[in-house]
Amino acid sequence: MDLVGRIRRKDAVVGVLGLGYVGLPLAAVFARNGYRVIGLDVDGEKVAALKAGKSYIKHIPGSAIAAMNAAGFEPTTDFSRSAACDAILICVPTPLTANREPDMTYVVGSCEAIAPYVRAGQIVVLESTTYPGTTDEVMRPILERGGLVADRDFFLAFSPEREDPNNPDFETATIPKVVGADCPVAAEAAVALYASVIRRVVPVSSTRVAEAAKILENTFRAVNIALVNELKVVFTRMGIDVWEVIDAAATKPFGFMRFTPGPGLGGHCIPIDPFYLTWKAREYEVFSRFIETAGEVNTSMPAWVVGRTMEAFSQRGRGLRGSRILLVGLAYKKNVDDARESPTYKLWELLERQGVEVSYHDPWIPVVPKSREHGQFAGRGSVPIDRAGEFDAVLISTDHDGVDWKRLLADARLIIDTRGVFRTPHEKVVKA
Ligand code: SAJ
Repeated sequence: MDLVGRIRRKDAVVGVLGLGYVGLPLAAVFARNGYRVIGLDVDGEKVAALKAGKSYIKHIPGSAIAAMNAAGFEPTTDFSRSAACDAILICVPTPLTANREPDMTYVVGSCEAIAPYVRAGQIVVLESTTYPGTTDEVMRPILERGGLVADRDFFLAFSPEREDPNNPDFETATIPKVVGADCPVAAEAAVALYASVIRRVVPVSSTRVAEAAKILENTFRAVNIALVNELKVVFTRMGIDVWEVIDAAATKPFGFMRFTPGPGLGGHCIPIDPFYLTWKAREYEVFSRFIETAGEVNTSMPAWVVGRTMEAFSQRGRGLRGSRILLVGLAYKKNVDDARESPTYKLWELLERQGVEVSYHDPWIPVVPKSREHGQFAGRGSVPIDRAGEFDAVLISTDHDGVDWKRLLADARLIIDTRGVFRTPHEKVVKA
């Protein structure tokens, strides 16, 4: 059962379950550091691509996959291979259901897939963002089904992922890693494992503290984004430019952190994670009204932007119905090709409901990808930005670098700017 020894000697076999934008870089960093790595994923296409030395993640080159393979990386859809792993790191999605409740399908499914193969001396670590109590209350019972006892025969830990694709300043090995476990052996093994590949490991006293820390990190962002979105609404009515206000406040060298308003809240983390906590809090009969209210503010932003667009049209003697609008920026934030939960989809739906003919331009997303929630737009192509003059208005939803904003200002008839791209007042520009 010399798990810690095997880890320290790097004899341990590391399993990564879920080879997406979190799991693949994690597998790479263990492979690069001399561990044998087995990659487990339900998606045969991903496994085939990896076996062929191909990457399906923009910021990970094929050469990195080839290097992993040369180091003995074994991508597979055969979950019985988890029996060969000393450590299994679970990196699967934790989305919301249609009723905005935690959707544990992937976490439960992953645990059920490896439960038949759990053996003495293994450690299973969950990395997916989730509510405090998941590791202990959801994972533990499933993994104990074979009769082994957690934190006696095999071990459990929680270590939140902090992957931030395309972040120019940080990568997996240099982002501090919080690690929580509920018994000393599990803690020692988990800390030793991550410390062997990540520069700084931050041990905490339990899995619940580690789960809660990650929720705080992302809820912190959601509520501060809601704050500046609410201030945008207030200051717009007062005729004050909120972006100028934020620039001024941001000169305070301490006690302030810049957030900027937008058309809503997108991505697979920030709009979702706070609701994992508020859902769990209700079980304890405590109500996190502040977090819920922030969610309402962020969720209301696309409708507010469409309202401002209506005002801009009516001030120019026009109605929305029958007009043509070009949405600029489908990605949920600048300089990424990810449209998950993008508020641009909400703007698209709301404008079409007003009878607007909507097109989009996004230099990072040439064709609208398939998605569960917004399948109706899949396959639409990005319109070249030099056709902006053909539209009654351009609505800037995501301010990618590299868009020729000066040219756009010259070409467009009207610009609805939700990102503060144009800071000096201009008769063509309406801030929203
Ligand atoms: N947003 C604003 N105003 C802001 C910041 C963001 O409207 O001031 C919007 C973005 O446009 C986007 C959404 O909020 O629609 C989320 O943006 P984000 O900057 O939080 O980016 P994410 O969702 O990619 O968050 C991830 C998180 N990383 C992990 O969960 C591991 C987050 O903790 C990071 O801080 C963030 O990346 C980052 O800094 O890029």
